[in-house]
Amino acid sequence: MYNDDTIVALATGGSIGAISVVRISGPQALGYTEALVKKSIANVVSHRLVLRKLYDSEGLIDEAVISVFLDNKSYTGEDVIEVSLHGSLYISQRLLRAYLKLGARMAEPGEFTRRAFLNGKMDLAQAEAVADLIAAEHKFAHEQALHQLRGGFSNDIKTLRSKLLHFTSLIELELDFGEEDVEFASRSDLMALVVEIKRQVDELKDSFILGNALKQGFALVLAGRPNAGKSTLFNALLNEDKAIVSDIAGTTRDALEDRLRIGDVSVRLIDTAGIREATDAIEREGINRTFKHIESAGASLYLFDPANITVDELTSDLNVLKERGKRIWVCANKLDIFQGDLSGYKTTVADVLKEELWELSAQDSNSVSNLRGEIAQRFTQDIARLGQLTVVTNARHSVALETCSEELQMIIEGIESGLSGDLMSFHLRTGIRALADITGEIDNEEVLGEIFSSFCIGK
Ligand SMILES: Nc1nc2c(ncn2[C@@H]2O[C@H](COP(=O)(O)OP(=O)(O)O)[C@@H](O)[C@H]2O)c(=O)[nH]1
Ligand SMILES: [Mg+2]
Repeated sequence: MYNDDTIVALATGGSIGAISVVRISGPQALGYTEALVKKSIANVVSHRLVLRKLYDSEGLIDEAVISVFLDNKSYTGEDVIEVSLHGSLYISQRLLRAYLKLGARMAEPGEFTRRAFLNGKMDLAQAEAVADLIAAEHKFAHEQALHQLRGGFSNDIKTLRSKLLHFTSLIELELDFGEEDVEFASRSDLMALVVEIKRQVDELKDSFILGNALKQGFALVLAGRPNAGKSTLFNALLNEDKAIVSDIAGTTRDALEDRLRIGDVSVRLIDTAGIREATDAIEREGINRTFKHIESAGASLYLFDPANITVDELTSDLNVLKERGKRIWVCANKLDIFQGDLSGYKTTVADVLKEELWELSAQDSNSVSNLRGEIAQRFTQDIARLGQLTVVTNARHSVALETCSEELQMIIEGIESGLSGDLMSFHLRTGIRALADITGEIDNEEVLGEIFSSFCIGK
């Protein structure tokens, strides 16, 4: 155990609910609680509940359900007591004060989980997943946090690390026998091994861009020429009048953003300034921002009014968008009043983007609700596809993977240029340390262990 002090905090949020839970962890958790209930609960078996009255110097605080976790079988790996009180903030504050008077200390943010990590209850990536799980607001964030908390991500990292350790053992073995000039592994075998490991590291590293985007919610940009109906659709999707709708072109000059929840999917919906030749500097800045949003968004929905744009103009707009944005969906708007033929537009969308043309009247709630369904379906497919993979959603992990990838690149170049074994081993160790940083464990003994475990004594 790393701590000899006992920490206490309100484990439920600071608003009033039916119950609130005060959690206390450390060597005195049980002793302090017994002092408050005025009798022994030491005969209580771990993982049982008891109903007790708690008293401070002023008198009865509350009658509460007390959960007891002893003998390292707790969240933190220390003795933990959780007191479920009636949900009054006054009551929980009074209990906290009573614990503090007895000698407990207020826990710092995340301190229970930090103790869990220090006591070996979970690794660093798992500890981080706890925070993600608590913050999860939608299905994807929830699934990824659960996967990471259960150790799925840590296992991937450990597998990669053990492959690198094996690789290191091959290189360092040669180092030891350097004078005899032995090559234990052929250079091309080493190369194949490190290239494959780097591919896996890169795959994880690259998943961060999407993973992070999904964790924050999918960004969907509404794009199009002025007066296409973007602000009308923005408001209709959100069911509120947030953006100014006007038939004066160029009204929306800065991007507006709001969160839209469709079923399991969380979307960051962004209304932008229309794309056209700007008439003044402010509008030009608005249009620049539109393009920045399109570049960073998960998808863009391009809206057009077929009464006001030719097929050629649409083709040219889509080609520009295709260069800047990742996924472009296209929607013909104002179909409540448009009487013409859409087939030319459909062909263009199919030719340029290999997508179908969606049809919409942003002023009609049925039409908007169909579109909402289409959007949800596309994003749900993304989640399902990503659900099969490990996705990095944490910036710290992504930086560590980046470092590892750079070191592996040095090794690949090193093998080609005949870099000395010493330097190869240096890059390997740096790469391994980066991976170990993710799960929060590193021990140079490990490298040695790997060497000797695959080596038989006497040779
Ligand atoms: N008839 C019809 N008018 C629409 C529709 N959507 C938007 N409008 C009108 O088109 C004009 C421009 O709309 P707005 O949302 O401000 O376009 P934005 O410049 O793309 O944001 C407004 O007068 C809207 O009322 C629609 O589906 N049908
Ligand atoms: Mg607008």
